[in-house]
Amino acid sequence: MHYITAGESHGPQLTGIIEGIPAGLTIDVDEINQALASRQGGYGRGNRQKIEHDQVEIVGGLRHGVTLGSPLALVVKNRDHAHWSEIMNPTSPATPANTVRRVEHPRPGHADLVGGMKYRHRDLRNVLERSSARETAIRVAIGNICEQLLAALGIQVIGYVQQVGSVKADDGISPALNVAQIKEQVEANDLRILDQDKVASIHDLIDQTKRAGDTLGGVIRVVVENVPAGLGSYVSWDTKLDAKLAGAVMGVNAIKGVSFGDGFKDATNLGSQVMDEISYDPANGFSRLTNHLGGFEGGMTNGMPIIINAAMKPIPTLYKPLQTVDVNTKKPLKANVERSDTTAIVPASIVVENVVAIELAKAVTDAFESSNIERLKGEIDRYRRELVEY
Ligand code: EPS
Repeated sequence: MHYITAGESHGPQLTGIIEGIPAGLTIDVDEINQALASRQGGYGRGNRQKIEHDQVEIVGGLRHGVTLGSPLALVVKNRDHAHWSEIMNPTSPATPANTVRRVEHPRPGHADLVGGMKYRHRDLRNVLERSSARETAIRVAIGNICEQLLAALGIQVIGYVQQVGSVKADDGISPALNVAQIKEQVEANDLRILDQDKVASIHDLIDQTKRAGDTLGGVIRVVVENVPAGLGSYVSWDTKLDAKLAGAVMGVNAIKGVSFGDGFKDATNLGSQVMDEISYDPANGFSRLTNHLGGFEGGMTNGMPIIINAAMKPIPTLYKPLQTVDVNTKKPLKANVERSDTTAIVPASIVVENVVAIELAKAVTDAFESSNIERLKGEIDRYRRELVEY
């Protein structure tokens, strides 16, 4: 399975193609649109989201709502393109009139400067437009199709916010809750956090930060349950599934760190506090008494819930502009002020959830014959029974 996306933030549309989704899977388009709406939401978003109303169009690979096994092609239109139709016109030649709003003052922490140097762009808008997190809308559309595939196989994924700036929204690991319970709690507020009592103080923090012209990052957690043991492999470094998941999560804009389970705490804890002791019961087979390692041993799923943590840096576009240098005059000045979010931690939690779903769907379809969903279900059910009998 593989996928690719194309499209600029203020261009006509975002486009995505995914190949490798089995034939015979019924796709609920409303569910994709709900995921897109969740990605647009959250406290601390800027004004762009008042313009956009993301809706997916499926233009290949689907017939009467059922996948054909051929590549799926998806489109999400950028409504804001109406305001940029000359400046971001894909085909009309450049003129003085349609090359206004040049970006020549690179924003620190954004792709602007290095992207310009690498691709020889003098107008850094050519970088900004693609490096913008707008692209994550189409990754969520693709990810939701993968979530629907995983759900058909009994595997559930949820992403939520665990920390905003330095304020922790819950006490860390939440293994007592299953994915459905986490979903219900985090969808009850606009911060996607578990502890409703923290909502007001985090709103205050975001409001204060916005007034100061600054931005906030945070920590995201993804939990996946009912994953069969043995996805990924210890035999070679590039077959380890935790490494692939970490790569996909790092591939989400502004993510600076990824860990599994107790993560960096494992470095200071004693071995006896870190290893998850093994238990057995005849009905369910082997299990673990705890889940400090976040569902991975030897690069393989071990049958416990997968727990992934992702650290997001604050948005690099600040209303309080930072020091930079004009790429033409080479004179120091303050970076361009562009419209921005105060924090994108809520949308990022949806995006991280979805890229995890894509990577897991890839792992499952690589491991089992997956031309048709019913055959794939049968193979996974047989495999699950074999694991219990081991
Ligand atoms: C972004 C800047 C803002 C965000 C955008 C990401 O867009 P604009 O420059 O049009 O105000 O709203 O995110 C989205 C459009 C989105 O759908 O998530 C950036 O510079 O990365």
